[in-house]
Amino acid sequence: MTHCNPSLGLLRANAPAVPSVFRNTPPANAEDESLRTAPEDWRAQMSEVGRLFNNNELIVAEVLQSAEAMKAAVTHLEQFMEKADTAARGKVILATVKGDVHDIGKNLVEIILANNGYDVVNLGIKVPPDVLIQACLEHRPDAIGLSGLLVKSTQQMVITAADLKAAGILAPILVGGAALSEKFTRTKIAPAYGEAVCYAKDAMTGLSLMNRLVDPAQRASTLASHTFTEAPAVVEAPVEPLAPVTTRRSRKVRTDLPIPPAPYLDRRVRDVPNLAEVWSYINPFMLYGKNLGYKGNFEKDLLAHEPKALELFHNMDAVKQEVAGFMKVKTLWQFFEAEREGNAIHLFEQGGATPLQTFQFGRQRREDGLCLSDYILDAEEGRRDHLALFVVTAGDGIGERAEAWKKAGEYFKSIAIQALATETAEGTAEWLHRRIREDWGFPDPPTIAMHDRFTSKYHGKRYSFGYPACPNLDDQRGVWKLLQPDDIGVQLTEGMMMEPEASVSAIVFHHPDCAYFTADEGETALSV
Ligand code: B1M
Repeated sequence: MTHCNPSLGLLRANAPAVPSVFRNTPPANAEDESLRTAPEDWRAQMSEVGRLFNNNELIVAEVLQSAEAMKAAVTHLEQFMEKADTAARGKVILATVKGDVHDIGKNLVEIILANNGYDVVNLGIKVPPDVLIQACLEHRPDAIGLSGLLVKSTQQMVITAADLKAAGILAPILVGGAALSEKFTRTKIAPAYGEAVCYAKDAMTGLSLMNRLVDPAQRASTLASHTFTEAPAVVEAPVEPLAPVTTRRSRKVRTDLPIPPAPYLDRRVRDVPNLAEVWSYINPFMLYGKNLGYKGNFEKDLLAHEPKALELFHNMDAVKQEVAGFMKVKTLWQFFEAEREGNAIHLFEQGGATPLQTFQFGRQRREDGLCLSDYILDAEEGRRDHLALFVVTAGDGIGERAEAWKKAGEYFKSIAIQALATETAEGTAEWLHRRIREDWGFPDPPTIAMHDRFTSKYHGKRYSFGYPACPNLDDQRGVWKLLQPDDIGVQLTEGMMMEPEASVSAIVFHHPDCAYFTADEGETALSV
């Protein structure tokens, strides 16, 4: 990756006098007059990057590239600066909470904060409260940033906040994560801490909160507006009473279908050497949009040769070429005989009488509500139906490589490789599901487009534990018991997450009436 980037171009267009610290190459004359005001200049320029981002004029990838250019310039210039000039604006400890392996969001926050003048102590993933407390006592941070991917992790944030309070820590906490909300932060995490807890929906919000917290003129009001010692009284909107708990199969799901025979019942373990094939199963909206912040329709813009889309595509392509030398995609799957009993599914080895594993599922509490067990057909002439379980990963060695690139100031590459790995895991899940359909005897028609796969327009569906139809993540234990994914290097954490981060597990049904739905809680008890 070169340090030549479009965001600098943008900055030049908007700011005619580009300070020397923001040049791509070090100044020829190190005694350059503008060095005297260098820290103010680079902070002003990074603030400008933040302003442009908040105005939707820059995307995440460009912010990272701007940070790369700044880091390169500052590293060169540090030798000519007074120590006071390089002083940090404040210190932040960052950690992904106990049980959670989510790294990419936290690392993005680290890069943004560090390149805006903050001293960041990144404690990594799966950080238990006692380690965090020790680090707080050692580093005396101005703020603590907590990250996490799953709902379980938001609950772990409440526990962590309570432990920090018990240890007498007072520093404001910033929290972020895909399953977190402002409301949960105010009503659950903040009261457990008793001090300020700020919800940061993304890295730039985290930065602007930090800026307010270290600004003497804004600090008191920012702390006050984020301190909630008691959960605010919530006026509950009247809710429609739910239908009674039932284990009755929904009439939306047909039962008069023949059972397709399973192709094999042994466990299959396969490496997927053809990365290009797996990458063709990556949804561009997720890779370029959700992860790298591209705004608009990436595919359409790429076809129209939009410069931003083209540049992002080429930069990611360069990362792919480098990554192709070491990324390993591993898969593991197995078909099991399955029987439905109310809202539960029992899995058996071939002809077995005692279930190897039973999964209890939730049902929608409404007339004809759905439950995953509905998709298992009743045995006919002693022949049981089947389902498949799988685990895939693309995360081996990715964290280490991302860390090395981050340390070297190659920020775009560092985040891009993590995004590529997580989306490769998701793409591999899509790829393996296609293969399972083929093996099962219902291959996709040749006319199918990749977009049809992204919107699951095929025979049957796959569901992942933690998603709305089967939210109970503890069921991951059952997958581990049956498949032993440790054999492909995937471990289950105490938070029921898979390590490495870029991993996906799923349960595959063949039933043509499969739909995605949200199961209601509280009806998992087996009552038939
Ligand atoms: Co999955 N996943 N996923 N997933 N995934 C969610 C989180 C989920 C909400 C989807 C859903 O149900 N609709 C759901 C969780 C629900 C729950 O908890 N019950 C879910 C699930 C269940 C799972 C699995 C368990 C499914 C399975 O395989 N059984 C599995 C778990 C993976 C594991 O165990 N290793 C899984 C896997 C995956 C992929 C690997 C395919 C992929 C990558 C995950 C990843 O990012 N590590 C993925 C994705 C992409 C998602 C969604 C779609 C997007 C997550 C995301 O945006 N990541 C998500 C649903 C959604 O949000 N729409 C979903 C990008 C990242 C840059 O953003 O981490 O939010 P984020 O960080 C932001 C901010 O939060 C903020 O700044 C960051 C940068 O801007 N921030 C801070 C974060 N920390 C901060 C700290 C601060 C400040 C700001 O302090 C200063």
